[in-house]
Amino acid sequence: MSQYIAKEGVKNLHKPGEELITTHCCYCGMQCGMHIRVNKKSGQVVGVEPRYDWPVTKGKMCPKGVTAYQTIEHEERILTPLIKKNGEFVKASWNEALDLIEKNYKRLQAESGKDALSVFGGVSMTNEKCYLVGKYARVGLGTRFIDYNGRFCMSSAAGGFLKTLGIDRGSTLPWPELEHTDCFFIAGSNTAECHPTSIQWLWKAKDKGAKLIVADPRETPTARVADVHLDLKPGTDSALANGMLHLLIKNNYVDHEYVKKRCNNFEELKKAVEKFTPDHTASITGVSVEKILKAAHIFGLSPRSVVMFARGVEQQSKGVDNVSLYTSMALLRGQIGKFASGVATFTGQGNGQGGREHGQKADLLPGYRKLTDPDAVKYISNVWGIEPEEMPKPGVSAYEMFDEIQKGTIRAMHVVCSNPAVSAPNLEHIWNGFRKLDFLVVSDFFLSETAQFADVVLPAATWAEDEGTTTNLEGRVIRIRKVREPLGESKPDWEILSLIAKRMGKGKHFNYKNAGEIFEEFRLASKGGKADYYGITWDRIDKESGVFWPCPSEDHPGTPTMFTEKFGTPDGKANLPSVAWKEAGEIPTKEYPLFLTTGRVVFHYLSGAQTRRVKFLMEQCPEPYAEMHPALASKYGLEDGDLVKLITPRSHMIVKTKLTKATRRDTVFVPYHWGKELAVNQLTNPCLDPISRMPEFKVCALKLEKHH
Ligand SMILES: Nc1nc2c(c(=O)[nH]1)N[C@H]1C(S)=C(S)[C@@H](COP(=O)(O)OP(=O)(O)OC[C@H]3O[C@@H](n4cnc5c(=O)[nH]c(N)nc54)[C@H](O)[C@@H]3O)O[C@H]1N2
Ligand SMILES: Nc1nc2c(c(=O)[nH]1)N[C@H]1C(S)=C(S)[C@@H](COP(=O)(O)OP(=O)(O)OC[C@H]3O[C@@H](n4cnc5c(=O)[nH]c(N)nc54)[C@H](O)[C@@H]3O)O[C@H]1N2
Ligand code: SF4
Ligand SMILES: [Mo]
Repeated sequence: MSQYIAKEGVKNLHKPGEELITTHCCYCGMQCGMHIRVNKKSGQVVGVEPRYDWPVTKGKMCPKGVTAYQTIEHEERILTPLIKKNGEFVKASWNEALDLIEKNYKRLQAESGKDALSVFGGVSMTNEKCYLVGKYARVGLGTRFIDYNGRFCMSSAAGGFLKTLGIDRGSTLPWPELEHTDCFFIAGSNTAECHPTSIQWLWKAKDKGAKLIVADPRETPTARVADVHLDLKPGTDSALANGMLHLLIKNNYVDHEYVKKRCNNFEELKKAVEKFTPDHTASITGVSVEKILKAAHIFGLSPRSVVMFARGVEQQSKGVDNVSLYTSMALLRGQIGKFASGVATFTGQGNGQGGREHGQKADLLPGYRKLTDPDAVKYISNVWGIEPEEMPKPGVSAYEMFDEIQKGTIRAMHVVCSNPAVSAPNLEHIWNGFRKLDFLVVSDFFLSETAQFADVVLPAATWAEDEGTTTNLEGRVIRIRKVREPLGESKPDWEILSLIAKRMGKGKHFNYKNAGEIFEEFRLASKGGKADYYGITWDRIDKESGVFWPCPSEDHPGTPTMFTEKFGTPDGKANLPSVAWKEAGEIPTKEYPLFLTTGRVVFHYLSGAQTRRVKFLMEQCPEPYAEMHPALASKYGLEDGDLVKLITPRSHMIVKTKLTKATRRDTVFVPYHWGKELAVNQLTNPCLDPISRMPEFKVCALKLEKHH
């Protein structure tokens, strides 16, 4: 275990007798640099210290990051396998648990074929683990049914980037360059709460005169400091972006030389956006003409600009369209592939970038290879030591796996590192799916809402109990270090998956002694793919403060700036999309007159399985609430803190109201970090984007009733 001491002159929190282990936060895609403090004598985790020399986050951390260490030795950790007997969990040995899994998996596959089993993965895991989840499903279990929580997170960004730029790397530029940007156009990102340590770069740029434009139905802390806040109706981004493209063209803000040399379909786009005049755009989006004009002028006249977005625009049934259009704003301005400018999505989960590249998605193999491409299947089969004919075909998306459960196709599921019983849309369908399964296995370190449905719970190690790599929101591959041995009988996910694969007779494909061996195999698997990690080694990551993919050979410097010469499309040119305006999957009606939108608060992370177990964070934000404008509340006779019944065509729930003028009068926002009767996903619409199969978490129709 390597020892790292914070640099001299830096505020040290650690005390004598403590070791500092350099790693990164387990939560969001910022992957803030931190040192975890360990008592040398007892080996116990005692605290955290910021890492000031990490170039991306410079010692900054948010409330979740500074308390993350408290989950490692948390009293609610699951320390042994658990088996459900007569509705109650009882402790079991690894052998008993594996026996039961083997028996049921083999029985179900004998009865219903290989695809009776399924895997639901997640990306709060290292690249090594994410890679192995894909191999486990396809080689270990031989099923085509695998998908993962990134389907709810990054798949529309992926779809939009593939369509326009040909490669899905979340950011085309490294974060520290943001300091030199002249204009940020940020759509559907609550940056200050969800990627808080990014804000330092925005402030640095602002100090030098940079302008900020924010498109969000709510006046978030980021929108509050914007030069223009485009307070659009939920689900109207494609109209807003078309309107911006219209003005960029009309005012001649287009970099024609760049567009001519590097983009296809400009004439088609020009035609498609003709009708999106400021008046027309305003009538759809509800944003004033004045603001639309101002935003277009600021953006169009800035020499260096970055277009950034997040789930606000992506978690829609038109997410791929939205991403394509916003990306085109950067293309028309000739910004992609240059210093301090470009396009970026705020990748959500810690390894939301790496985890989406290496084969947890229903149709992808490692390195962004396509399962429908025979050459890709041949290459990966060779790396995995199987025959190409043995490779399962593409499966279905995360939510659609629950349709397969209802059809009886999928009879067992292994959930690894996700809590869909809270985080999937239309929860009644998900809960019914879990109830209907013949057999459910969950790997987690806490008894999450999903784990509570399980027949067998396997105790996973936390991020701090294993080593490996993640890829942060820039596309920089970084090192996660082992802070302590796995608590109790818990094991790293790769080891658990390998044990099950062995029971399924596939042991020879899963003979790993450590994560390092998996990394070596995975480098090879990614070699020649779009996300090529072949040239990246753990040593290089340490020496170079991370390495950006693609990095095809050990003497390649990595790729901090994407697309400097050409794009990832077959002809090397970017594609400008023509997108007609379409409503969201469900819009307000007479009966359901309002918009419901959902998202996050700074104090909680995703399903809340981890952060609801941290006392400080629960003190700050103990329960969900319905954020609404006082003018809207007064129509229903609601005052701040009153209970309100939220009703959508799917279900209803009761929460407290939270009044704020910083939101549209037709939109109610509820954070989604709680389970069971407090889960807002009981209400959300599972309408999927036709390309990305991403559910529309951000828009549905709602009615309110005062609860007496
Ligand atoms: N504190 C915290 N930070 C996190 C996470 C967390 O759970 N908690 N999760 C991480 C993960 S996995 C993710 S994916 C990211 C998510 O990061 P963000 O996408 O920034 O977070 P959200 O709150 O989901 O949504 C962002 C904004 O979209 C707005 N919005 C809603 N509807 C629309 C619309 O129709 N159009 C537009 N333009 N905007 C809309 C909402 O008002 C909200 O402010 O955060 C990461 N960081
Ligand atoms: N309404 C609404 N719903 C949403 C969203 C929204 O904006 N609105 N956002 C969506 C988005 S962007 C996302 S990313 C999803 C995320 O939703 P989930 O995938 O449910 O997210 P987590 O809460 O991170 O769930 C991870 C689970 O795995 C456990 N875990 C953490 N690390 C590890 C590990 O290393 N190994 C193992 N085995 N287990 C681990 C945690 O304890 C937790 O129970 O939610 C989606 N759902
Ligand atoms: S949650 Fe994100 S911003 Fe907060 S400390 Fe962790 S990585 Fe950094
Ligand atoms: Mo996410």
